[in-house]
Amino acid sequence: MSDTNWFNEARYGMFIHWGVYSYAARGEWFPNRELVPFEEYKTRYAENFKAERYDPKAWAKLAVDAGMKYAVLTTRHHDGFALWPTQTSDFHAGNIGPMRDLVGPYVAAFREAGLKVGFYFSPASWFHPDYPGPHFRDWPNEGDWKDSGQRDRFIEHYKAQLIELMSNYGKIDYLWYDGCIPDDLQSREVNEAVLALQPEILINERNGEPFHVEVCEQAIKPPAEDILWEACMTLNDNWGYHAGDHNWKQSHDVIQMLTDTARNGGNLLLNIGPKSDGSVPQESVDILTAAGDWLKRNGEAIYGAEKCPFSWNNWGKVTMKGSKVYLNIFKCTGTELCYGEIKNKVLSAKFLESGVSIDFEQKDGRLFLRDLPVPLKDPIATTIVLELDGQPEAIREQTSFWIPG
Ligand code: FHN
Repeated sequence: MSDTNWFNEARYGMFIHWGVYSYAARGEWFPNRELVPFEEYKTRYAENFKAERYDPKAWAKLAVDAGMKYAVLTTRHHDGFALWPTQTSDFHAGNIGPMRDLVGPYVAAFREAGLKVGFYFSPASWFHPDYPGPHFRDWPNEGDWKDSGQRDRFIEHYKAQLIELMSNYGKIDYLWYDGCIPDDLQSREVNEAVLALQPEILINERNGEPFHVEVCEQAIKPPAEDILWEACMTLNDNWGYHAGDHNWKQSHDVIQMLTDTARNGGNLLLNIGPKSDGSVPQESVDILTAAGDWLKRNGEAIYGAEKCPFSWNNWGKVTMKGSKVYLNIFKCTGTELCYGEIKNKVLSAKFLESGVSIDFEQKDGRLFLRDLPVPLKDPIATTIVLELDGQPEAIREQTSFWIPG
């Protein structure tokens, strides 16, 4: 039976895109975009991907300092290069480049740090001889298989790699499928084989049923149905390391995204793209650590947060847990803040970090919080915690998905 509790408590994880493409330092799709031939990819890039400064304990410490509770590492991206010494091909880290297993140390380090361990795995494998090809402008279609023999061999290949990953590294908490594949590659059978080896694992929806988590990418779009869900986002514009991409989000943006996923009862899987040598770009470290400092002070508003019934507003993101409501204020509204959403009787109002009580009044469905400091103390967001009389209820329901701006 898959263990879903940790996921809803975690609310925040680290996505790690790292592989041969990190050596090229221009994103993980460059071999497809630049029509790179396999031999060139192997000799010019894979052989130079050495992971010489690889320190998964440092990655795990960064995740802990960031306030993250789990991680998902690209064990094999679309390029087909396995970060573990697979028996299914020669194109792996034990045979080319690092000349050692990179997955085992990741699992050990993140487990030791008390984090849940996830594997990203792309069934698509551009350079595999039985895959339709590496340079489609999007993805191959069912008609692009050379023949049924090729398709059958490819299914055996990707299934064998998953069996290795699910058998050789102890308990794995999360399998994160990615990539579009030409057609259903016996996904139900493969996922059931995964669950037979890892009964408590969570699986995302990208390789079909059975799955447990629905993921959205570069946008926060909660699913309509009541299901575990997660938004994955880059810190700049690239998943894999890109030396020319300086379009970094700031810690303020990270907490905006995190409060937005949490208020909708979902998780944020935020990406780092380590360099080829295994070091993490300093910008990523600084941004994640500053956001982690906010979480050290206000994490109660995020971890375990439940889907909030309240509509949007012009000053912040409102999260909730049990009978508590957290007003995460990003934009100061002056010495008074009026909140017109809560049906319940408010029993108390305090600054979350300091515990200092706030003068408040409720009248005709309007909650007035008064004598607030201007400017608010926290440069990222100041959180006020309200204790309500019972489970939070909205005065009126938002029936359309319309948010200005
Ligand atoms: O093609 C991949 C991409 O390289 C990256 O891994 C993202 C992360 O979720 N997923 C796919 C694009 O949707």
